[in-house]
Amino acid sequence: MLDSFSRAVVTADAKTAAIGGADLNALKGFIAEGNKRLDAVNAIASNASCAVSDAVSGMICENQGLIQAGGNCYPNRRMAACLRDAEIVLRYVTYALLAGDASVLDDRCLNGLKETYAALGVPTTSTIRAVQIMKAASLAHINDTNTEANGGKRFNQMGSVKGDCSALTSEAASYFDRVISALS
Ligand SMILES: CCC1=C(C)/C(=C/C2=NC(=C\c3[nH]c(/C=C4\NC(=O)[C@H](C)[C@H]4CC)c(C)c3CCC(=O)O)/C(CCC(=O)O)=C2C)NC1=O
Repeated sequence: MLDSFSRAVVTADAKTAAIGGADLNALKGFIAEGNKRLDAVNAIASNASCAVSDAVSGMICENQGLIQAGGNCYPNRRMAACLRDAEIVLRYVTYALLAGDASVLDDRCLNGLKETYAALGVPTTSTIRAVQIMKAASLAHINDTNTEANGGKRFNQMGSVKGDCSALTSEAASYFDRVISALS
């Protein structure tokens, strides 16, 4: 498992090179933007249970066969496994965002997941739909652009200082997209 710092070391070492100006500049940016990153991680983590339950219920709402006999969220044992999996995925996305590196997500969560799902008959198109909903909710929470109309009773805004979160938003988006492509 690597983070932005260990990644720079491993990359330099592979070239037998000293840590250079460009690497150091990138790390400087990582530090300078560090509080934003922590806010973004917090925005996802502290809304995780809402995002997970909303994503899984949305997925089921769109495909109700999932909770009928033969569906992969039936019976409750599978429903529970599904909710747990969505929570696992979201948790690893927050770890990757904190580290600024996807390796923790790849190695500990995604490696072999597609094969596991194939063996168990877990439908990947439905999983991908749930990941897409968690992605939309998480990016909205990072940017505080979630609305009361969509959030309903559980509407929660982080109220963090407004600034330019575009880089962090696309980085976070890339981790969700990584989950989607690992299952595709
Ligand atoms: C740390 C990383 C990690 C991951 C990622 C993980 C995933 C994971 N999900 C599993 C099962 C499962 N995953 C699901 C998930 C779903 N079913 C659906 O219809 C939906 C599309 C979807 C939820 C979004 C279900 C229902 C099972 C149980 C399948 C079964 O036993 O028949 C299993 C098989 C063992 C078990 O049931 O616990 C694993 C290993 N386990 C881990 O330790």
